[in-house]
Amino acid sequence: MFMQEQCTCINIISLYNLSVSNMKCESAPKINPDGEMVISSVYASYMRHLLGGDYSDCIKIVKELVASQVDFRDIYTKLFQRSLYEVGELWEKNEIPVAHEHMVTALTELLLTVLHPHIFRGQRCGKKALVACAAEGTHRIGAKMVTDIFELHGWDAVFVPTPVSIEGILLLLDKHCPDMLGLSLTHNFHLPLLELDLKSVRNSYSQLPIILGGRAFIDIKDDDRYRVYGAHVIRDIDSLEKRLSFKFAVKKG
Ligand code: B12
Repeated sequence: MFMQEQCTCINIISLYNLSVSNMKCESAPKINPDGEMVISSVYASYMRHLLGGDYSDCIKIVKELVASQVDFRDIYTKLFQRSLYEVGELWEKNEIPVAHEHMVTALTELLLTVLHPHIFRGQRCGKKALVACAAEGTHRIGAKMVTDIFELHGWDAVFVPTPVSIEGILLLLDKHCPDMLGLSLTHNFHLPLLELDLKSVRNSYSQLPIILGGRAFIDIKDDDRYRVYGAHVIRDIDSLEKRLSFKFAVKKG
């Protein structure tokens, strides 16, 4: 019985190694230079299906974009992010109820997983990142996108689901010992809480590189305020890719 279990285990490990080595051999994905245009041509239809809660139609559009070799980063920002921002405005103007916004968010989170096979495919660079929402925030999609960008560049990235306390983040830092911590913040009225979180992290980890991003920083001019904590504000995925010198960078365009 033990031998059989051991054998199955070894088989699974060899299968895993085989699939990992296959992934390593894969060449960089081709990217459609007209991706942005392709997305804008389907955006209205995607938005209609998204608001209608039609998962299968949304997934069809996303799969067609992938088949047209549209860069997944463009799908993330110009389709998912843009539509969520628009849904936020509809909710703010009372044109849709909050339940509708919840449905769209859940649908988008499902759609993100469609792109995973195109992200978790490259060589690993031996580095690890941990990405979480600061101030017990609940807006996690931006943080998830950032996690995926790390993965794309060969980092092992741990995404911390929301909401999580700073004590929870510290426990995960102890467990995973990452090379970088990414903190996402949506509400600018949570900026004082972010500073408390940063102080807590610095009490235990004086050298850990920290990056900050999210909607809360859109209108913030004094990034230096966060340098005191050794934290750097990075406003979007493009800047993240430019700023960090990834060892196995996948070039865009
Ligand atoms: C979905 C959503 C929710 C969901 C979130 C669920 C989930 N699973 O994420 C729920 C229902 C929980 C929610 C709750 C609330 N929400 Co809300 N929500 C949104 C909505 C519609 C979309 C958010 C989103 O996913 N955006 C898409 C992502 C991809 O964009 P992003 O976060 O900006 O991330 C990008 C960049 O900022 C950057 N980035 C993000 N994080 C990081 C981190 C690092 C390290 C780096 C480098 C980069 C980076 O990269 C990302 C990719 O490009 C927004 C609308 C909007 N404009 O964003 C409102 C919005 C953010 N919410 C809002 C509000 C008011 C609330 C509530 C206070 C409502 C309430 N009264 O309860 C609560 C607050 C809860 C809390 N304590 O946090 C307001 C905020 C207004 C303001 N001035 O702050 C918005 C703008 C809606 C609006 N138009 O009024 N919300």
